[in-house]
Amino acid sequence: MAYNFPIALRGSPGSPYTRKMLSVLRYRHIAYRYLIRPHGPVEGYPSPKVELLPTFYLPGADGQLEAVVDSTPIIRRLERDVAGRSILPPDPVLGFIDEMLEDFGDEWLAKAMFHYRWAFDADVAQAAQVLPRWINVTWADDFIERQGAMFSRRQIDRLYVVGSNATTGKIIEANYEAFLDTFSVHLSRHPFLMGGRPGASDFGFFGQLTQLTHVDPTPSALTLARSPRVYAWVDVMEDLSGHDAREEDWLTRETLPDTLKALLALFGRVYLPLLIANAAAIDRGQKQLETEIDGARWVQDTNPYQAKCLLTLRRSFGDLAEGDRAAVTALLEETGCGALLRA
Ligand SMILES: N[C@@H](CCC(=O)N[C@@H](CS)C(=O)NCC(=O)O)C(=O)O
Repeated sequence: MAYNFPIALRGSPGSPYTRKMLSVLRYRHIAYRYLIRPHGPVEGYPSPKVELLPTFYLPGADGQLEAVVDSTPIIRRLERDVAGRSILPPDPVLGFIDEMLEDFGDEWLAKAMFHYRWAFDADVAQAAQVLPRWINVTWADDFIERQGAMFSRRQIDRLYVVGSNATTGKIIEANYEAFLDTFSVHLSRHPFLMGGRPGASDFGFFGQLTQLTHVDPTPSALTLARSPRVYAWVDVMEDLSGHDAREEDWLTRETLPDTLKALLALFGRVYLPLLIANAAAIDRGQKQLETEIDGARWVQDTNPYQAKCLLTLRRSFGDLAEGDRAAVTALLEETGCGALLRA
């Protein structure tokens, strides 16, 4: 596929998945053109089927530019089409773990990110002032006021999408703190999730943490107080274009640390029950799912995209070679994630 560099993407600094992908492009030395635009048509570019940030404009099979969304498949497409400085671990066992943790960042940490931004007054007030100005810093103050109010209303009304409600709010907050503690221990031994160089999971965590640690006041203060190590890591991840990408820096199944197993155990304790209950409720044609997370009742609307995430993980497991599948099965059973493999 012939790419014209720089490749173009549309997004915003307030969009965690945009920040995820900008850091991927910098690390991989992929030249890019960054169009800071909100949702909606972009002059001179095709529109995506689903309006999501970021939107990439990449050459389709006919060579024409097409609008592509969803960071996880875009990462795999760029790995296929652009050589060098890969972010996918060569050991298939680590590759599967990396994919699980990327999903944990993109889908579970995203709940904390959205919850803290739109459930706390101080964060809503700041978002209303800053997010519109990121789109156009020259907009007049009165126009910003209107934009900010409108966008906040829209997002607050969408809190149910991530499952943030009166029942689940405290669970999200308690588990964000458990996440900080667990991730901080790993970072005290390894500079990245995947060892001495970053994997896709590092960029998944980074995307959401850009907002949780350096934008929204409530979680930023909490993170700095509880884990300055995670706070500092976010600044390191912002631009890794100058970081050496050495083959020997990857973790392997032989060197897999307990600190990474602890993150898998957290995945198994707080995210996997939700993934499983969501898929089961959708199979039964229900609009709502109900499950227990850490002994607390969790109720939310079903989320078709997360049913796809579970399916994708199970497919990736199925694509592993027999020996690798056995190694992954043992590891997931050991860390309380066995249910991921039981369709
Ligand atoms: N799975 C997608 C998620 C992208 C996403 O949800 N982006 C947000 C902004 S950070 C968005 O556009 N949400 C839809 C909306 O606000 O209408 C990815 O990984 O890129």
